Amino acid sequence: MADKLNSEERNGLLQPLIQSGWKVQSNRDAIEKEFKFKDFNEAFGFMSRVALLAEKMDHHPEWFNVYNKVQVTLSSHDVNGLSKRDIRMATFMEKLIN
Ligand code: HBI
Repeated sequence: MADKLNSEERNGLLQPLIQSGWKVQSNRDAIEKEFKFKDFNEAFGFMSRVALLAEKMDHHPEWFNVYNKVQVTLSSHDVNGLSKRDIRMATFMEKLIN
């Protein structure tokens, strides 16, 4: 599958995200992170900005929000695993919180 991350890319591209708290799921080729914000307003603002990127990229997160927490899972359904689109979206999310 053209777009799926190869092992070399995984070692290079995933490392910074793992340093930032992203976890590679054990049972699926996906990454996940729980973001915690001051309140719902902050959490939803984060989700709104990611949503705009998701539409622009035509690449959407799997996420769950309760009050100030947003649990995010990223994977590329069309290649049934991680792609650079997931790296790009996760990197964007990290920039939003820093
Ligand atoms: N989002 N994460 C993810 N993975 C996809 O493959 C994907 C998507 N959003 C939209 C999308 N694919 C469309 O291109 C297809 O559903 C047609």
